[in-house]
Amino acid sequence: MNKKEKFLPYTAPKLEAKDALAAAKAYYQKINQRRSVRHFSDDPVDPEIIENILKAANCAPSGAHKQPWSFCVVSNPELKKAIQLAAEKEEYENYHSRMSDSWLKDLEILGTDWHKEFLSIAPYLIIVFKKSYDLINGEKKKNYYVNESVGLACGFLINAIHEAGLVTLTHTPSPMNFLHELLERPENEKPFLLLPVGFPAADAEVPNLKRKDLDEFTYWYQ
Ligand code: IYR
Repeated sequence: MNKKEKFLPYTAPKLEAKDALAAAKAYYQKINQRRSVRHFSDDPVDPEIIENILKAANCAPSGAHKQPWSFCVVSNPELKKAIQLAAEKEEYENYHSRMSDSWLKDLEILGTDWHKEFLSIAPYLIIVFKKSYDLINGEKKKNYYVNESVGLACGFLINAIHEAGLVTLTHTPSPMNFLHELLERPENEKPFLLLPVGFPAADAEVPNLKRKDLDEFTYWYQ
């Protein structure tokens, strides 16, 4: 049997400086088009696209390479509807009593409320779970930097969704435990993020937001 090599040469191609700059600019221009979209079309999406965006998410770095995540992909209409109803039940409470007045005021620019129709309209819901430990033959094996790792995987996922010409939304119904129950997940998994994925509705609109300028969020020490 071949002994597994512990280290391999790093083989990513090196770009010329001008090509690297062009690539960085082109990438920024592309990702600057990304928006959180709340109005979805019910047009179907090729499941192979979903498989590939999930493989991209799985390329994120993670603590001790534990990859402490699970991604549940829901296209079953009854299950999507059940998720919508359970999420709306929690959000109704959030908007009517749990969220502070200043929080509600901060959300006005987004125009959100407790209705979450997009959860049954979008062809896919991806529900990301974090695993604070792995269960291997009934034994608990601890994972590290779980929130950071799963957050990074979600970032990669959102990026891949955008690259594929699809849209998504980082939805965090709170509390999210109903997802653990509806999807019958094991005890070591906790819901982290819910992302509806699909094409935007023909009449989709997004809030008129501006991103911070570079000098508002970067500090250079030279
Ligand atoms: N989870 C609620 C409220 C909400 C909270 C934040 I912070 C947002 O950026 C957007 C919405 C909802 O999904 O409506």
